[in-house]
This record gives sequence, C-alpha cells and structure tokens, in this order.
Amino acid sequence: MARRRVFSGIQPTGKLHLGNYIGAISLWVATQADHEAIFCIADLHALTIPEAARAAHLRAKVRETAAVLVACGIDPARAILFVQSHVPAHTQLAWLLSCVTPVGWLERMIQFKTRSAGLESVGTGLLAYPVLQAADILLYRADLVPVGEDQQQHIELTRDVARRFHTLFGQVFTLPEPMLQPSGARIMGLDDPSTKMSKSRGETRPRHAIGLVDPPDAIRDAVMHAVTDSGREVRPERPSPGVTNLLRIYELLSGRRSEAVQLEFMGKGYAVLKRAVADLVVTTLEPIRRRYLDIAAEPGRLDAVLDEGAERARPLADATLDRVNQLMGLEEGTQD
Ligand code: AQP
Repeated sequence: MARRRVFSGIQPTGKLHLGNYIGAISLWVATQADHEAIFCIADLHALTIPEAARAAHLRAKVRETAAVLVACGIDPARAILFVQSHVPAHTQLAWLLSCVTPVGWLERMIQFKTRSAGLESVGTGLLAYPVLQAADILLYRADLVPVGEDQQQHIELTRDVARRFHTLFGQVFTLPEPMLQPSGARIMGLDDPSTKMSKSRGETRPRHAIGLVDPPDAIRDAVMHAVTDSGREVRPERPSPGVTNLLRIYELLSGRRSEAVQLEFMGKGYAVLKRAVADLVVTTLEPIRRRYLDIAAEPGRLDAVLDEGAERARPLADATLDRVNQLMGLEEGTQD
C-alpha cells in the first residue's frame, strides 16, 4: 500500500521553541518512519513579519532553523527538507489560488485578526498568508499536515480553497487533514500564560520562550521565573493558566497521563513543580542542543542538505502546478 504523504512547514522567524517542538516538530519526527514526509522552512511566510524579514537576518535564521530541525531528528535521508523560496512553484500556485479565494475568507482568519490588530497599515502578504500556505500544502497533494492547534483554521481554509478550485476548474488536489497532538497541545508563554509561546515574541522577551537549543542555565532561569498566580501550591481545583501550562509541559514531555501528573504535584509548592519541569526540559533538550552544535559547525553540509531537498521537491511541485495551469487554461493540456 502506498504510504500517506505528510507536509508541514515552519517559519524562520526566531529561535525555535518548546511549543514548536511539542505542537509540531515532534509529530514531524514521528511521521517520518511510515509516511512520505516533506517539510519546508517557510522563508516567504517570514516576510510578513517585518522584523524577521531583515535581509541580513533571514538567511542566518533559515540555516539555524534547518540545523535545529535536523538536531530534533528530521532525517534528510528519509524526509525531504527544503527552503520554500527555492521552489518557485509555491509563489506561482499561490497567485493562481488567490484568484479563486474570496477576500472575506481571509479576513476571518484569527491569526490575521490578531496580527493586524492595532496596526495602522497591514501588508497584503499578511492577509494573503493562508493562500500561500494552501499552495504549500496542495502542491504536494499532502494527505496529512502535522501542526499545532493554532493552525487548524488555516488547514480548513486550505480544504475550502481546494474544493472551490475543483468546482470551478476540475479535480487536481488532495484534501488534506490536520494532524494534531492528541491533547491539542498549545504551549503558552512563560512570562505571560495568556498568550501562546511564540518565536517572534521570544526575540524581544528573554523569559518568554524555552528555546530548543538554549543552554541549561537559561532554561532553568526562564522556568523558575515563569508567571503562576498569587497562590503558593498546586491546587488542581482552581487551576490558573500559568500552573496549567507548567503541568502540561511536564505531562507532554514525560508522556504521563494528566491525572497522574496532577496527583504527583497536588499540594506541592510552585517551586517544586518548576524545578521538576526545568529538570525534565533540560534532560529532553540537552541531546538536541549537542547535535545542533555539531550540525551548525558544518554549514556546507547543511546547505547541501537543503539544496538536495529542493531538488527533490521541485518535480513533485511542478507536476501539480502544470496540471493547475492546464485546468486554468494557461497551458495546453490533455483536456484541450
Ligand atoms: N505555542 C505553541 N504551542 C504548540 N504549537 C505551536 N506552534 C507554534 N507555536 C506553538 C506550532 O509550530 C509550528 C510552526 O509554527 P510557524 O513557524 O508556522 O508559525 P507560528 O504558528 O506562528 O509559530 P510561532 O512560534 O508563534 O512563530 P511566530 O512568532 O513567528 O508567529 C506550527 O505548526 C504551529 O502550530
């Protein structure tokens, strides 16, 4: 039986953090064994965030992101790992899909509303971002998209865009399904548990995120200063967002059930919980950090991995794009 195809991407917008790992990258690594896996570093998406788009930073961030992904266990011998802008079909299909996507669908996206809130002027790219994301996924006819739950709405939009295209022009795409962590893991910022842990926020707020390759001291410092509440000990009957976030990190990294974790920490002081979380995070991330340091020391090899990934991705993407061009009347095709 043919293996199902998995596609996902990550933006090189800052240091990759524990939320990215728990919500997405750990799923990516797990799917490689029995799926056809394709992963991209979404540098074109990063251009929608002005601070991330500074040219001098972007190339370095792309390399750093690739090195962290490989250190986390993405195996370039099994999975295709490439940089989005190295495969021109992504932007080409995005334009074609934008011509069939109503603006109202994009204005309803929660991420667009959050990111544009309070801004005087918003780039067209921020609004059109989910169309490019739909193109990323649909180009590879992916069956499954492993993502954090914040991206679920964009996968639903991808399906809507594909369905609309099929109605207007004919069948070509596979309708993808999101693949989420069973517990729908969303990791919140340590300095503000009302907002999700985010790469870009982590760039300016030192104790916001746990970087996947942060040194142990920095991890312990961030966890021990994590915002909790005015109480002193864990009381599951009145959970606050900060304590819930720490319990959840512990639960997901230890692989234990939430009831067992609650029982373990019930009635114990917040300092005990924080120390246990810090120890577990450091133990989990230390092998990743060591591998990262080795990989980052050989940038030539990393570039070769990304070049080869793009070589493997291009023909797959071009085959879908050719068919779309034919259906839209831009190229001669079998139906002419
Ligand atoms: N806090 C989170 N908890 C669980 N999953 C998360 N993801 C992101 N944050 C969390 C998942 O990580 C994948 C890659 O994310 P992305 O780079 O495409 O963009 P994002 O969702 O916008 O991630 P960030 O870290 O918040 O970056 P910035 O600050 O640049 O926006 C996605 O699958 C996402 O769900």
